[in-house]
Amino acid sequence: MKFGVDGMSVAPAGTMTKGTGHHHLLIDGKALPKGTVIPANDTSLHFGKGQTEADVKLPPGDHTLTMQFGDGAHRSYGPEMSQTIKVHVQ
Ligand SMILES: [Cu+2]
Repeated sequence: MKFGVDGMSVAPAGTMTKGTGHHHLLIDGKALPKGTVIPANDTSLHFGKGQTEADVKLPPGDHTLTMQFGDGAHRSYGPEMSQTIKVHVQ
């Protein structure tokens, strides 16, 4: 996967500069309300080094992939800073 952001810029976790944050991938999840701390687990991945691409392995079947942008303290910027696609893994 390769991912990007419009209207904000990517910075490593811990950076609290306004208008910056990092990407999170929510596998088969939903965008999180603004201010919610984004969990860290097998289906909620943080790209806290500022990564803009990742290799992701998924089990066969239908999945949704939601990119959720969050601030330096891993708080969601809300659904307006997320996007979801559907994929089918064979
Ligand atoms: Cu994070």
